[in-house]
Amino acid sequence: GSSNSSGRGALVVLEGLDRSGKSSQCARLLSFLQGKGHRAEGWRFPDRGTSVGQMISAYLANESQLDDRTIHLLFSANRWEKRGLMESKLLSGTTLVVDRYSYSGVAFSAAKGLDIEWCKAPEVGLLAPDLVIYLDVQPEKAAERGGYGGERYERIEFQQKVAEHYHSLRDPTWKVVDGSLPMETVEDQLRELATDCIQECNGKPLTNLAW
Ligand code: 2DT
Ligand code: MG
Repeated sequence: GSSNSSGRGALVVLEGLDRSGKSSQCARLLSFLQGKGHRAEGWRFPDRGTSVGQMISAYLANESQLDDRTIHLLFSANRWEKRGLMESKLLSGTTLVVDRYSYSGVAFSAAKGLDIEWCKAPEVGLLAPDLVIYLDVQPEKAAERGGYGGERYERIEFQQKVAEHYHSLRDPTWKVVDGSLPMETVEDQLRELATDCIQECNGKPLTNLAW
């Protein structure tokens, strides 16, 4: 295959609103990379499989109530508890395709009115992505796509606020892909971005999020 036995894997993050196509595109990208012989795994946050993740899942399903700062810190803790495993996978040459990361953490909590700097603070020191792809879809368009699943946050007015915060978080290194294009077009763009990123990562050290 085309994996580098000596190189590290890439940390590739997809961000976007609910119903922006992230999960489908992550799956497509993952099978493409694996088909090309890369060692790659699909991850997602929140990771609902841990005990912290179960608390988050109950909150999202409206089965529990938590104060805004408390749930924010749980989302962050859910990334911290996975940091060590992510690092060892990346260092051993596995590329991680991750559906949501710290940017979701900040954009969703800031959309509730929490101070953005306060929201960023617990993310500092997590692994910095090598590539952030933002799937850009208008909140109105996302809402039209078969509706929302009924979890907390899946309301158009809230998603509009999240979109504004994502916008202010964007930096020039983000790759913004028009998520309203046909699925195959989006898929092609993601393939190219990820392939380039994996090549460029070879020899570059892993770094931490600093904002
Ligand atoms: P999914 O629909 O992708 O399972 O996400 N969220 C996510 C936050 O508020 N903070 C975070 O740190 C993360 C990772 C986004 C469930 C919802 O959780 C939100 C949507
Ligand atoms: Mg969702």
